[in-house]
Amino acid sequence: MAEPRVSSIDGKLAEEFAAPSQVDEVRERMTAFARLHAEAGRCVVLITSGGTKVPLESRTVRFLDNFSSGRRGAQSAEYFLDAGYAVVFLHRHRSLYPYARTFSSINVLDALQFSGGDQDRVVVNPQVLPNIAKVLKKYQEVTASQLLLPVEFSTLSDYLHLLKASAQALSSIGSKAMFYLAAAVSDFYIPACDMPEHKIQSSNGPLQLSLKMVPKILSPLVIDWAPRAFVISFKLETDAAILLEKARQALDTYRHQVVVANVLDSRRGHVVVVTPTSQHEVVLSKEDVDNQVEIEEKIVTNLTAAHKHFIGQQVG
Ligand code: 9Z3
Repeated sequence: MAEPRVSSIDGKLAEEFAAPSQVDEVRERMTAFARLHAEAGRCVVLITSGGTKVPLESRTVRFLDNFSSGRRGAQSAEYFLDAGYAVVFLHRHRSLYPYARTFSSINVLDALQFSGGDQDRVVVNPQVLPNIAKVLKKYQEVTASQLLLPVEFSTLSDYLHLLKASAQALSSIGSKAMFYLAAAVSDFYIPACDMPEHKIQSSNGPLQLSLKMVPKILSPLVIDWAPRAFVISFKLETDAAILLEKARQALDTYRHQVVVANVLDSRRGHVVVVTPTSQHEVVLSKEDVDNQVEIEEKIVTNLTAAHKHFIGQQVG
């Protein structure tokens, strides 16, 4: 199917996807953040993370969701910060968050205890949270130096408008901007004008849904909104046999710099970094697993090197 033209995507966004109320204010904050860090000589990465929600009713009781825990995005954010980047973290509300993700499976009440017999003093149980001091130190350093700007989305509409706003904000720093699009984004939606206001009634019988195709946001991002940026998209499949073909198709269609291709079941231990001229497997060895190395560390090392090379090519 022919790709919709960029201008028609702008119109569609305005007409069919309700913009979140804070979008202008968030755009201003992201613009100031990008300028501040670029002036200090830093690159800025916009990470998208988590799955989008597609409501079936405007007063939403039911919705379709795209699967993503947010682990890839949250872990990558930490490695980009270690690499000296400033990070805009555009994530699904309540998905995994940098640093806090280390403790995501722990019930906070299991991690606390009274100090001695004193029921007015609560302290951390070091057996439940052995690394808490180390992680807290890192988190506080990052927060104090304002290197991490969190922005939340829930619905597909929020995501599309906030991604556009972030692209406009980061375009002012040219090739120093990186887009790392790890969020799991719905391909289907119900336009605001076709959506029932109230809860769909089961007394009306079986539900038939007709969903429209979501406009491909990568086209205007690459061509129009942030044309000098370094752009990485993720390709997710469940059938390994079609993964690389789909990744190359995406590069051919959108003409951006990198696709990170992964299969749902093996995504923690194996990805392929695909560019128009290369294909590089990133794998965790048994030794890596034993040493608790995370694949995001290797992905980020690969991509920050490629970004550096890209910036070098743009100068002069
Ligand atoms: C990914 O492929 C991410 O690696 C995962 C990470 C969502 C699999 P987790 O959050 O998982 O760590 O649990 N993201 C992109 C998914 C996506 O929707 N890609 C679209 C596609 O493949 C293009 S935007 O067609």
